[in-house]
Amino acid sequence: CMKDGAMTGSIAGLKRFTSPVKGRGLQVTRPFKVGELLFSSPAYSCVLSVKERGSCCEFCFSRKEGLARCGKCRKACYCDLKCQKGDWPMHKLECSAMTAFGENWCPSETTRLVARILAKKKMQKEPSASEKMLLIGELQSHLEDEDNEKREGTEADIAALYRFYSKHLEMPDHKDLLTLYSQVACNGFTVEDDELFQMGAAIYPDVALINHSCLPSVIVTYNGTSSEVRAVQNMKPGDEVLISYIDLLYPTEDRNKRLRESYYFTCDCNECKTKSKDNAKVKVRKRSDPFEPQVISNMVRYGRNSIREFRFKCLNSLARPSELLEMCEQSLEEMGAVFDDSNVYMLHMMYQAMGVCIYMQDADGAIRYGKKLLKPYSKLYPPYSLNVSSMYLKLGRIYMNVERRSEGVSALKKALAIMEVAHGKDHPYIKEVRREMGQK
Ligand SMILES: *[C@@H]1O[C@H](CO)[C@@H](O)[C@H](O)[C@H]1NC(C)=O
Ligand SMILES: *[C@@H]1O[C@H](CO)[C@@H](O)[C@H](O)[C@H]1NC(C)=O
Ligand SMILES: CC(=O)N[C@H]1CO[C@H](CO)[C@@H](O)[C@@H]1O
Ligand SMILES: [Zn+2]
Ligand SMILES: [Zn+2]
Ligand SMILES: [Zn+2]
Repeated sequence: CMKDGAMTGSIAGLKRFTSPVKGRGLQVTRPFKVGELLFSSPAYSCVLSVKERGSCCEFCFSRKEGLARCGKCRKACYCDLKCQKGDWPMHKLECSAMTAFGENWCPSETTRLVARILAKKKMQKEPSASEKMLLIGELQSHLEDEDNEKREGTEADIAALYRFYSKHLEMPDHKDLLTLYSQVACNGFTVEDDELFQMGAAIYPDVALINHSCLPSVIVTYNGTSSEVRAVQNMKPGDEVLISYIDLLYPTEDRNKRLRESYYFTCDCNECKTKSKDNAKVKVRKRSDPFEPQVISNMVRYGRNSIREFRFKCLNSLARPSELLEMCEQSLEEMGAVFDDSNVYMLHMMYQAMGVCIYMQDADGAIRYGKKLLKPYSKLYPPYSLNVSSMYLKLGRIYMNVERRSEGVSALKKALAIMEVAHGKDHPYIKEVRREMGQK
């Protein structure tokens, strides 16, 4: 029976709480060991990214060859008839519209997800307990905190929702739509594969209850369209369940800027209080005559600007891959005069450069950057970080591709050690990596 505070697919050992200080949250009522599954949660609603079309099934997100195309739009792809049928109530929102609008069909991923949430709400005459609580009621929204720029973005999204989806949806009034977009912005999850490649977006109401820490006690991974939450620290009864909402590579000030911009709060976890890794994260070259603080802070500003500029050019396709690579190399050279190779602003640009090399199928370039990243990544990220495992995985796979087997196997083993905790020993990704290593 579902009691107050019970959750979807409720499992023993977890409890919701509400406190005036910490807001809502989730805590454990029994011990959990590193690698243990706290719970798994099916998506309330999810959508496959447009760029994954053709490589993954739109319904179950399986990545495989030989998917069958939807006969009407020739765009959506499925494992089989069962997946196609399962997806139709959602795919029909887009199937004919994609054909009708052709090249001009361009809703954002958020808008695609919002359309599905609205359709799902309409379909469910008798919502289950957990779904009743969802939307517009229980998921947090921060409508009041949004600035003009964000609001303009949402208004553009809402215009697109009307343009591409109004045939199939009854639109709620404007205020409710704004609230729904705000809820999706702070409670939506990006579904990622084993290399942290984005596959889609989803809503997991139970996982959305979990608060943030820069020293998380759990990690979320995905199996198909379901999410799974596993302990990455030993937990004792009463401990709060905490995930990270953000990339943990960066120093305290940068992390909290990001948290305030996207989630409207400042973190007060132990790492934010002690800033114990900040010095290592902004490590400066050793010199007999140390750098002036001004020189360092100027270079930090330069590093942040380079990150922003690179992101902007990528998002808007403003540069060719070779130009992006050149941008990375230039900023690495500039920063390298002051920063150590393990400084996070250096690491960020090396990571981007590696991505461009992979895109250009330059294995040597990717290996050169990847090798430099691994050691500092392992040191600066918390233990059992998916950023670290995905880096080992990428590098291991490149080695295997260029027949450098022993280096490949060794990198893949390191990836597995983290994934066995984060993904669980039975996860399909683990079997796949073992197969690649040649041990069934
Ligand atoms: C860490 O992982 C996230 C995805 O979870 C990704 O967006 C980010 O770029 C990664 N950061 C680095 C520096 O590898
Ligand atoms: C992944 O999902 C499949 C099918 O939904 C399920 O049978 C399997 O137990 C799940 N694996 C893990 C490790 O949770
Ligand atoms: C989702 C959630 O409950 N977020 C809360 C996390 O904790 C901070 C304070 O530490 C709150 O401000 C958030 O609302
Ligand atoms: Zn499928
Ligand atoms: Zn179709
Ligand atoms: Zn913190």
